[in-house]
Amino acid sequence: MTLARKKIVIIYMTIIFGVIFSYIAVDSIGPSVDSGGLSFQAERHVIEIENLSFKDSVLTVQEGDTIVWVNKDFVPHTATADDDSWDSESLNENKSWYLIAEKGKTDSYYCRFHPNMVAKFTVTD
Ligand SMILES: [Cu+2]
Repeated sequence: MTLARKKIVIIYMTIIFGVIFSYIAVDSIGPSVDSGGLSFQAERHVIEIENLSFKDSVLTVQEGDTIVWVNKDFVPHTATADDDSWDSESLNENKSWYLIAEKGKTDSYYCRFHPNMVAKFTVTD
């Protein structure tokens, strides 16, 4: 095998392993919720932060679901409850943070660095 060919094989292996591991990492986020003896996998909702805005700025989730924010911008952002009761703190590019949806939790939020970035989710039974 030539050196150039070896390099190509190594690059492909790196990409394949990277893809596999990123799926494992994301899949392990969702918690299992016990509801009256019926155990089910709660849903996971990913909100991308891109171009200085929250995608899915109006989202409906069920109690126990996981909401994940991922920053796709170069600049840092936060997802911060309007009343500051929860806060992702500064998320750099490609960093993520999550919370478990609960009724009664503040559902309107903004970015502390860009207060014009606002969004909301609604928690149903
Ligand atoms: Cu921001």
